[in-house]
Amino acid sequence: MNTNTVDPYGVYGKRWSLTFNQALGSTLIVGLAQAQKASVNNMKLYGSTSSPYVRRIRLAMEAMEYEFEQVAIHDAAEREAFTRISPLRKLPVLEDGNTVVFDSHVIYQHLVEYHRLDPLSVHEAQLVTAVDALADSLIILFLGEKSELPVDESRALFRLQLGRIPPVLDWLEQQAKEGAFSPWSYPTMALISIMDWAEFRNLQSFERYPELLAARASHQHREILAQTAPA
Ligand SMILES: N[C@@H](CCC(=O)N[C@@H](CS)C(=O)NCC(=O)O)C(=O)O
Repeated sequence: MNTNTVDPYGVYGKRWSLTFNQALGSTLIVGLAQAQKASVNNMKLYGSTSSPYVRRIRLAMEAMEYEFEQVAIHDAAEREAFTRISPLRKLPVLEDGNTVVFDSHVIYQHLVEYHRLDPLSVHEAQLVTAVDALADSLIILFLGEKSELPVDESRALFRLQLGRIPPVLDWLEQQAKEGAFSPWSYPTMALISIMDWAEFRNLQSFERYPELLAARASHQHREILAQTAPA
Protein backbone atom coordinates (compact mmCIF):
# COMPACT_ATOMS: atom_id res chain seq x y z
CA MET A 1 0.00 0.00 0.00
CA ASN A 2 1.27 3.48 -0.87
CA THR A 3 1.69 5.23 2.51
CA ASN A 4 1.69 8.67 0.86
CA THR A 5 -1.92 8.41 -0.19
CA VAL A 6 -4.54 9.86 2.13
CA ASP A 7 -6.14 7.09 4.09
CA PRO A 8 -9.82 7.92 4.36
CA TYR A 9 -10.28 5.11 6.88
CA GLY A 10 -7.72 6.35 9.40
CA VAL A 11 -5.95 3.99 11.73
CA TYR A 12 -8.50 1.19 11.40
CA GLY A 13 -8.27 1.38 7.64
CA LYS A 14 -4.50 1.07 7.80
CA ARG A 15 -4.80 -1.88 10.10
CA TRP A 16 -7.30 -3.46 7.78
CA SER A 17 -5.01 -2.82 4.81
CA LEU A 18 -2.07 -4.39 6.59
CA THR A 19 -4.10 -7.41 7.58
CA PHE A 20 -5.54 -7.65 4.10
CA ASN A 21 -2.09 -7.43 2.50
CA GLN A 22 -0.69 -10.00 4.89
CA ALA A 23 -3.63 -12.27 4.19
CA LEU A 24 -3.21 -11.72 0.45
CA GLY A 25 0.53 -12.40 0.78
CA SER A 26 0.05 -15.68 2.58
CA THR A 27 -2.74 -16.69 0.21
CA LEU A 28 -0.37 -16.04 -2.70
CA ILE A 29 2.43 -17.99 -1.08
CA VAL A 30 0.16 -20.92 -0.24
CA GLY A 31 -1.36 -20.68 -3.72
CA LEU A 32 2.05 -20.68 -5.42
CA ALA A 33 3.28 -23.57 -3.31
CA GLN A 34 0.16 -25.54 -4.15
CA ALA A 35 0.44 -24.71 -7.85
CA GLN A 36 4.08 -25.82 -7.89
CA LYS A 37 3.28 -28.99 -5.99
CA ALA A 38 0.33 -29.75 -8.23
CA SER A 39 2.45 -29.08 -11.29
CA VAL A 40 5.25 -31.39 -10.11
CA ASN A 41 2.80 -34.15 -9.29
CA ASN A 42 1.03 -33.80 -12.61
CA MET A 43 4.02 -34.17 -14.88
CA LYS A 44 4.05 -36.89 -17.48
CA LEU A 45 6.91 -37.53 -19.89
CA TYR A 46 6.10 -39.37 -23.10
CA GLY A 47 9.13 -41.22 -24.38
CA SER A 48 10.84 -44.46 -25.20
CA THR A 49 13.65 -46.34 -23.52
CA SER A 50 15.87 -46.14 -26.61
CA SER A 51 15.62 -42.48 -27.67
CA PRO A 52 18.71 -40.38 -26.84
CA TYR A 53 16.58 -37.21 -26.86
CA VAL A 54 14.24 -38.70 -24.28
CA ARG A 55 17.09 -39.97 -22.15
CA ARG A 56 18.75 -36.57 -21.79
CA ILE A 57 15.47 -35.23 -20.40
CA ARG A 58 15.07 -38.19 -18.05
CA LEU A 59 18.58 -37.50 -16.77
CA ALA A 60 17.79 -33.81 -16.33
CA MET A 61 14.56 -34.70 -14.47
CA GLU A 62 16.23 -37.14 -12.10
CA ALA A 63 15.25 -35.19 -8.99
CA MET A 64 11.65 -34.59 -10.11
CA GLU A 65 8.51 -36.62 -9.68
CA TYR A 66 6.84 -37.53 -12.92
CA GLU A 67 5.14 -40.36 -14.73
CA PHE A 68 7.02 -41.93 -17.64
CA GLU A 69 4.74 -43.14 -20.40
CA GLN A 70 6.30 -45.21 -23.16
CA VAL A 71 5.14 -44.64 -26.72
CA ALA A 72 6.00 -46.98 -29.59
CA ILE A 73 6.40 -44.07 -31.98
CA HIS A 74 7.11 -46.27 -35.02
CA ASP A 75 3.95 -48.33 -34.53
CA ALA A 76 1.32 -46.96 -36.95
CA ALA A 77 -1.60 -47.04 -34.52
CA GLU A 78 0.29 -45.53 -31.58
CA ARG A 79 1.77 -42.89 -33.85
CA GLU A 80 -1.68 -41.93 -35.05
CA ALA A 81 -3.05 -41.75 -31.51
CA PHE A 82 0.01 -39.78 -30.34
CA THR A 83 -0.75 -37.05 -32.89
CA ARG A 84 -3.41 -35.80 -30.46
CA ILE A 85 -0.62 -35.08 -27.98
CA SER A 86 2.00 -33.78 -30.40
CA PRO A 87 1.56 -32.94 -34.09
CA LEU A 88 5.31 -33.51 -34.51
CA ARG A 89 4.94 -37.23 -33.75
CA LYS A 90 8.33 -37.13 -32.07
CA LEU A 91 9.55 -37.99 -28.59
CA PRO A 92 10.03 -36.60 -25.98
CA VAL A 93 6.89 -34.67 -25.03
CA LEU A 94 6.24 -33.34 -21.55
CA GLU A 95 2.78 -32.78 -20.12
CA ASP A 96 2.90 -30.46 -17.12
CA GLY A 97 -0.58 -29.90 -15.77
CA ASN A 98 -2.48 -28.51 -18.75
CA THR A 99 0.66 -27.52 -20.64
CA VAL A 100 2.05 -29.72 -23.40
CA VAL A 101 5.67 -29.12 -24.37
CA PHE A 102 7.32 -30.85 -27.30
CA ASP A 103 11.00 -31.04 -28.31
CA SER A 104 13.75 -31.72 -25.78
CA HIS A 105 15.10 -28.17 -26.09
CA VAL A 106 11.79 -26.55 -25.28
CA ILE A 107 11.17 -29.07 -22.51
CA TYR A 108 14.52 -28.15 -20.97
CA GLN A 109 13.60 -24.46 -21.24
CA HIS A 110 10.26 -25.21 -19.56
CA LEU A 111 12.05 -27.03 -16.74
CA VAL A 112 14.35 -24.03 -16.29
CA GLU A 113 11.40 -21.66 -16.06
CA TYR A 114 9.09 -23.72 -13.87
CA HIS A 115 11.17 -26.38 -12.12
CA ARG A 116 14.43 -24.65 -11.26
CA LEU A 117 16.84 -26.35 -13.62
CA ASP A 118 19.98 -24.36 -14.39
CA PRO A 119 19.75 -22.19 -17.50
CA LEU A 120 22.31 -22.98 -20.20
CA SER A 121 25.19 -20.64 -20.96
CA VAL A 122 25.90 -19.89 -24.63
CA HIS A 123 28.81 -22.34 -24.50
CA GLU A 124 26.61 -25.06 -23.01
CA ALA A 125 23.91 -24.42 -25.62
CA GLN A 126 26.58 -24.74 -28.31
CA LEU A 127 27.77 -28.05 -26.85
CA VAL A 128 24.19 -29.35 -26.93
CA THR A 129 23.81 -28.15 -30.53
CA ALA A 130 26.96 -30.03 -31.55
CA VAL A 131 25.66 -33.17 -29.83
CA ASP A 132 22.37 -32.66 -31.72
CA ALA A 133 24.22 -32.47 -35.04
CA LEU A 134 25.86 -35.79 -34.22
CA ALA A 135 22.57 -37.30 -33.03
CA ASP A 136 20.59 -36.14 -36.07
CA SER A 137 23.23 -37.43 -38.50
CA LEU A 138 23.38 -40.80 -36.76
CA ILE A 139 19.58 -41.04 -36.70
CA ILE A 140 19.44 -40.36 -40.47
CA LEU A 141 22.01 -43.11 -41.08
CA PHE A 142 20.03 -45.44 -38.81
CA LEU A 143 16.78 -44.72 -40.63
CA GLY A 144 18.58 -45.19 -43.96
CA GLU A 145 19.68 -48.65 -42.90
CA LYS A 146 16.25 -49.44 -41.51
CA SER A 147 14.76 -48.39 -44.87
CA GLU A 148 17.23 -50.72 -46.62
CA LEU A 149 18.76 -47.85 -48.59
CA PRO A 150 22.43 -47.74 -49.65
CA VAL A 151 23.89 -45.80 -46.72
CA ASP A 152 27.06 -44.58 -48.44
CA GLU A 153 28.70 -41.68 -50.28
CA SER A 154 26.66 -42.37 -53.42
CA ARG A 155 23.58 -40.65 -51.93
CA ALA A 156 23.77 -36.94 -51.06
CA LEU A 157 21.56 -37.43 -47.97
CA PHE A 158 24.00 -39.92 -46.45
CA ARG A 159 27.18 -38.32 -47.86
CA LEU A 160 26.39 -35.12 -45.95
CA GLN A 161 25.90 -36.99 -42.68
CA LEU A 162 29.00 -39.15 -43.16
CA GLY A 163 30.99 -35.98 -43.81
CA ARG A 164 29.61 -34.18 -40.75
CA ILE A 165 30.14 -36.83 -38.08
CA PRO A 166 34.00 -36.87 -37.94
CA PRO A 167 34.49 -33.08 -37.61
CA VAL A 168 31.75 -32.85 -35.01
CA LEU A 169 33.35 -35.68 -33.04
CA ASP A 170 36.78 -33.99 -33.37
CA TRP A 171 35.29 -30.76 -32.02
CA LEU A 172 33.55 -32.56 -29.16
CA GLU A 173 36.79 -34.42 -28.38
CA GLN A 174 38.62 -31.10 -28.06
CA GLN A 175 35.84 -29.75 -25.83
CA ALA A 176 36.10 -32.86 -23.65
CA LYS A 177 39.86 -32.31 -23.40
CA GLU A 178 39.17 -28.79 -22.13
CA GLY A 179 36.84 -30.18 -19.45
CA ALA A 180 33.49 -29.28 -21.00
CA PHE A 181 31.95 -32.62 -19.97
CA SER A 182 33.46 -32.84 -16.50
CA PRO A 183 30.43 -31.36 -14.70
CA TRP A 184 27.22 -33.37 -14.54
CA SER A 185 25.45 -30.81 -16.70
CA TYR A 186 22.87 -30.97 -19.48
CA PRO A 187 25.50 -31.06 -22.31
CA THR A 188 27.14 -34.02 -20.53
CA MET A 189 23.77 -35.78 -20.23
CA ALA A 190 23.12 -35.18 -23.93
CA LEU A 191 26.60 -36.41 -24.90
CA ILE A 192 26.43 -39.64 -22.89
CA SER A 193 22.92 -40.32 -24.20
CA ILE A 194 24.05 -40.16 -27.82
CA MET A 195 27.28 -42.09 -27.24
CA ASP A 196 25.44 -44.95 -25.56
CA TRP A 197 22.72 -44.94 -28.21
CA ALA A 198 25.25 -44.95 -31.10
CA GLU A 199 26.94 -48.01 -29.58
CA PHE A 200 23.60 -49.65 -28.77
CA ARG A 201 22.68 -49.38 -32.47
CA ASN A 202 26.20 -50.33 -33.65
CA LEU A 203 26.43 -47.08 -35.58
CA GLN A 204 29.57 -45.49 -34.24
CA SER A 205 32.64 -46.51 -32.27
CA PHE A 206 34.35 -43.97 -30.02
CA GLU A 207 37.71 -45.78 -29.90
CA ARG A 208 39.39 -42.87 -31.64
CA TYR A 209 38.01 -40.38 -29.10
CA PRO A 210 39.73 -41.10 -25.78
CA GLU A 211 38.68 -37.81 -24.17
CA LEU A 212 35.01 -38.50 -24.88
CA LEU A 213 35.36 -42.02 -23.51
CA ALA A 214 37.10 -40.68 -20.39
CA ALA A 215 34.41 -38.03 -19.87
CA ARG A 216 31.69 -40.68 -20.08
CA ALA A 217 33.60 -43.04 -17.77
CA SER A 218 33.91 -40.31 -15.15
CA HIS A 219 30.11 -40.31 -14.77
CA GLN A 220 29.53 -44.04 -15.04
CA HIS A 221 28.96 -44.42 -11.30
CA ARG A 222 25.67 -42.49 -11.48
CA GLU A 223 22.75 -44.82 -10.89
CA ILE A 224 20.44 -42.87 -13.14
CA LEU A 225 22.65 -43.78 -16.11
CA ALA A 226 22.17 -47.49 -15.46
CA GLN A 227 18.46 -46.94 -14.84
CA THR A 228 17.98 -45.19 -18.19
CA ALA A 229 20.43 -47.19 -20.35
CA PRO A 230 19.05 -47.73 -23.88
CA ALA A 231 16.90 -50.83 -24.14
N1 LIG B 1 14.58 -32.11 -32.03
C1 LIG B 1 13.84 -33.16 -31.37
C2 LIG B 1 14.26 -34.51 -31.90
C3 LIG B 1 13.43 -35.62 -31.32
C4 LIG B 1 13.54 -36.90 -32.12
O1 LIG B 1 14.09 -36.95 -33.23
N2 LIG B 1 12.97 -37.96 -31.56
C5 LIG B 1 12.96 -39.25 -32.23
C6 LIG B 1 13.32 -40.34 -31.26
S1 LIG B 1 15.05 -40.24 -30.91
C7 LIG B 1 11.56 -39.52 -32.72
O2 LIG B 1 10.61 -39.34 -31.98
N3 LIG B 1 11.43 -39.97 -33.97
C8 LIG B 1 10.17 -40.30 -34.55
C9 LIG B 1 10.05 -39.76 -35.94
O3 LIG B 1 11.01 -39.12 -36.43
O4 LIG B 1 9.01 -39.94 -36.53
C10 LIG B 1 14.07 -33.04 -29.86
O5 LIG B 1 15.10 -32.45 -29.46
O6 LIG B 1 13.24 -33.50 -29.07
